[in-house]
Amino acid sequence: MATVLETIAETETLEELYPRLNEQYIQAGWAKPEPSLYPEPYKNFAPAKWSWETGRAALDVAGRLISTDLAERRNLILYNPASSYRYPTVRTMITAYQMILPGETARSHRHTPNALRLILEGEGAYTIVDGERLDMHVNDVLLTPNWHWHGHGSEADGPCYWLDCLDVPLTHLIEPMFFETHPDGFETKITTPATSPNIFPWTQVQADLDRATPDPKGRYGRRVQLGDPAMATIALFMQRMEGGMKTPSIRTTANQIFCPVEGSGYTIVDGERFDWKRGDVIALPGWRPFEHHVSDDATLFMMSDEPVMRALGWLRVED
Ligand code: GTQ
Ligand code: FE2
Repeated sequence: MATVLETIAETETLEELYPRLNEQYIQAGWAKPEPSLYPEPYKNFAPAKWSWETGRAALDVAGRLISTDLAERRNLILYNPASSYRYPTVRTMITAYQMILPGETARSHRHTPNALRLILEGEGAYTIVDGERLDMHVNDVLLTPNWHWHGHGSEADGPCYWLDCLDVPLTHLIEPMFFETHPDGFETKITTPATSPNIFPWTQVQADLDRATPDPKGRYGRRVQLGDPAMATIALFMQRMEGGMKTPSIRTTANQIFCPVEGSGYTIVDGERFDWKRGDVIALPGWRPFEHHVSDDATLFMMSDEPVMRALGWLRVED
């Protein structure tokens, strides 16, 4: 019997070589069916939109059918239509609508993925982040960075809804996933701080927006960044644009997702039109040109993986 070494060494044609190499998990770099290098990003993810009306109705049904005792979270994942594994919203981030009912608790856990929430509706719910109770008010943004304990509770008299965004898909790609549940179930040893770096209250953000000057190129209107950046992998912005405004076409390697908090309009993404209003979610995959057309004065909450692109030297923006 010839050894592997002998068989390979005695190969006479490329046609014989390829299968012999494949048996050793080696592939000829010059004969791959798909190129490994290409001139610009593939369109692996689709521009897409989810409507808050639909999400809210589905959460109300879920409220009747599943409890937070059974579900770790009552969340509805907004997965990209072009994703075969029904999970990411864009390559690096996932968004989900979540709801909690009066008196419920969603037990505490921690994970290496970074997470944030934009509060959509209801007063009286709260998150406990590393032992600190943070009350949720409409349009507030709350952070639960990498490895911070967090659980949700509600003292409201009706359902409370919010939008989650996490970098779980990025964590899946890079692999450093860790997750554990809190030994107490729902974290109970808590304090209630007056302020926290993990909450951006809407009252404060609005005041900052009022003071902000519109960007001279007309790309964002009045824009404020929440944090600098909010977390290691995700940057957050609120941008206020006046009715009638049309932004120039922009493309960036950063993957983005936005949720209008006020107003209405539509966004053209790579030639496709997506109409939006409060609570809707729009996926802007990287390197797809997009432009906003504002109908009624609007404020958009923008989530972007640009800190990742910047840190790795891959941030390119064209406008
Ligand atoms: O609220 O902790 O939508 O851990 C997905 C994973 C929400 C959360 C999600 C989570 C959470
Ligand atoms: Fe979580």
